[in-house]
Amino acid sequence: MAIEFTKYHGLGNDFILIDNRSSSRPQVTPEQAIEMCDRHFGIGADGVIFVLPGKNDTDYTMRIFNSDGSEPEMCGNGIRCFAGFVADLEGVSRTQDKYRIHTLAGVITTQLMADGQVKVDMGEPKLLASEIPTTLCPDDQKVVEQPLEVAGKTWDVTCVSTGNPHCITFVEDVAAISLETIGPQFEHHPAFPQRINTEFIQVVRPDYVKMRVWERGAGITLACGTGACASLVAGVLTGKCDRIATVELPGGPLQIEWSISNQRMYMTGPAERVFTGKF
Ligand code: ZDP
Repeated sequence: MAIEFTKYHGLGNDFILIDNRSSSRPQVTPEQAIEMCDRHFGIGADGVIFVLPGKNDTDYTMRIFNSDGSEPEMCGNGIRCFAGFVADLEGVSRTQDKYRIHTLAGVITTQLMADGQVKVDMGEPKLLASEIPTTLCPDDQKVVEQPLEVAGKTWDVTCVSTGNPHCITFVEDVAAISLETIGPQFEHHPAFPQRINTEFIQVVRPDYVKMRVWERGAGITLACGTGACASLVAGVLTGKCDRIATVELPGGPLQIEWSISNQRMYMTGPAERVFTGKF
């Protein structure tokens, strides 16, 4: 049976969106998701996202499969695309509509802005080693600038969970990092039992940083919303960043805030529809 889909991207982090509102079971298996995401033999995407009926008093449920078929808890760029897709499905204009979305990382709220951007309340970051999870520090401690041996080098890493796990390293020049060689070694390092998303950050100014990412289950991507939030939190924890900053990704900029009043993270960025089709 043909599967109808719509292709979206958030700063080049691209997703296949599926209207799954009539059932709580995704209509695509992880194996099919791998085929659909293939850039040569399939549609091509970093992941497949399902719009499912809401749970526990939320409007909708989001689930996502990475391009390797694994299922992450959350997806920042993906949830902006999710909100844009829902607005299209509901036929509402993209202004001021708010959705409460159930995810494996808790309830996330999205707001459609008048200029077409989507603002997301990403909730509070989790910082304890047991919450990442990582064995780099004792369970009840934060992991801030801890040495980690990868590819014959010692990196100072800071770990943050935004629902999904992130490991952040500050470097002089993000362009000089050979992501495709060291990315997989971070991802599969024994210190990270759930594997890890890895961000390299170059602080240009406290309110402007450049980021490159190796994503768990997806490899090099042009942008990562949860990673941008995690990186700003790491920048604040290490005294390198302001609470509000622009994170420049290969696919473009995201505006990130880690609120001092309620400790929640807010992300604002685009979500673009590209095409629809049947698989
Ligand atoms: O945690 C993971 O396994 C990630 N690959 C999930 C996807 C994160 C994403 N790039 C984002 O924007 O947060 C979609």
